[in-house]
Amino acid sequence: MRVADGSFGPVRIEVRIGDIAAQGDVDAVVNAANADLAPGSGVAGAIHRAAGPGLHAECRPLAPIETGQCVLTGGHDLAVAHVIHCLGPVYGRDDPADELLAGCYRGALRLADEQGLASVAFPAISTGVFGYPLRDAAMVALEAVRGVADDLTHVRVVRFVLFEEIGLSVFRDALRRLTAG
Ligand code: AR6
Repeated sequence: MRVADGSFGPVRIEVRIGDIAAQGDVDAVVNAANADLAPGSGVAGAIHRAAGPGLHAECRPLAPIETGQCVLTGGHDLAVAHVIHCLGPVYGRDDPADELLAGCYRGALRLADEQGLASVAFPAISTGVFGYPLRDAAMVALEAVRGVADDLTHVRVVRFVLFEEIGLSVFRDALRRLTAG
């Protein structure tokens, strides 16, 4: 199965395989950013490539950001109106990693909610270059969303976009565990 859905209170949770930079039917995508908000590899590279140079130009005066922090920009040439840039923890360096990672998800959702956005798509922040183990990161991400879901007044869809089958199955299993019973 390539999709999995669930809900936390009023918020529908979608788990999908795909490219975060190719999402079109959400109000915002989240960038797994670096502190300089510059194009990089992985998610940041894909988002900046698809958004065009205007995104980096908008980012420059907002940088640097701190671990766990999120900032909002326009989507530029992306098919979505907004990008929320989050700096996840480097696993083994930034502690407590779980709190810092959870802070990214909570912060991004609060920012989106303040802007009146209804749907947000996340990649698996910190699980690439930053080395966060995928299984642990999936539980932290989903528990963070569950923790704020009831406080959100505008956000009604949270999508996790995983690049590979392994990510899809890990997030799908974590979602099942958290929504069971
Ligand atoms: N769409 C969805 N997921 C993706 C995509 C994509 N296009 N590309 C990669 N992933 P990473 P981080 C997955 O490294 O660990 C950058 O260079 C990937 O398989 O993008 O937070 C920045 O500039 C992995 O599971 O983000 C920072 O310096 C997950 O997305 C640093 O890396 C996150 O991988 C951030 O590292």
